[in-house]
Amino acid sequence: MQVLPKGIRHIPGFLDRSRQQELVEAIRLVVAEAPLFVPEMPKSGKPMSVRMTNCGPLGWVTDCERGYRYQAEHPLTGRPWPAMPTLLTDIWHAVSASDKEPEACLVNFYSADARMGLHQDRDERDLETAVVSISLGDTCLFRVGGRERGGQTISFKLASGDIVVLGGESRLAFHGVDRIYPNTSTLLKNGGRLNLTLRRVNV
Ligand code: MD3
Ligand code: FE
Repeated sequence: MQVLPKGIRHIPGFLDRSRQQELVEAIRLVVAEAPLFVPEMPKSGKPMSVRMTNCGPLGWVTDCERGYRYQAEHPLTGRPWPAMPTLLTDIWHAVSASDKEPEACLVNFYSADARMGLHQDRDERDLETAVVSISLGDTCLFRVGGRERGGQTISFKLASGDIVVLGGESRLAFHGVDRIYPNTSTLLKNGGRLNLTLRRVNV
């Protein structure tokens, strides 16, 4: 059995099927109010393959001109992000070991050909509180390394209902999604994968 880097806790099957379905319904309402947008790389404006939206007081966005940032409004509608569903704050309190409330839930949607390159999450002012990741729908191959680019990495699959808690030494680890395995879940009617990341942004 493979040993995960320190500070990473993978909880396979944390959410049963009915909880997963409830979450998908909650996210459908979020997306109806705050449509998925195409994130752009800073400067180049190159579109990412993932589509995104957010819920909670703050949302992570990126575009060509202004780059990576957290803001309180949807970049296209200009409206505040929808409230964070109670189900998500409940999960946060169950696994994060934080007594603060989560401020942002980034919703990433992956179609079968979407990827996310290796990167660090460092746009938050709070780099100590853990990040909580919830996977729904098709399985992906997730990769995580150390805090230095170019170091050793390990890969493991994330399936629907899995939770990963990224805390301690892993909070600044490089990580990414190498591939989606199509038709590995029947949770989402049109396939693909949803990842929800819950975060504290401000200290
Ligand atoms: C390791 N999302 O939104 S979640 C992201 O599956 C992101 O959509 C991926 O990377 C996804 O930034 C991976 C797992 C994850 C999230 C945050 C981390 C792993 C992490 C922060 C530090 C180290
Ligand atoms: Fe990330």
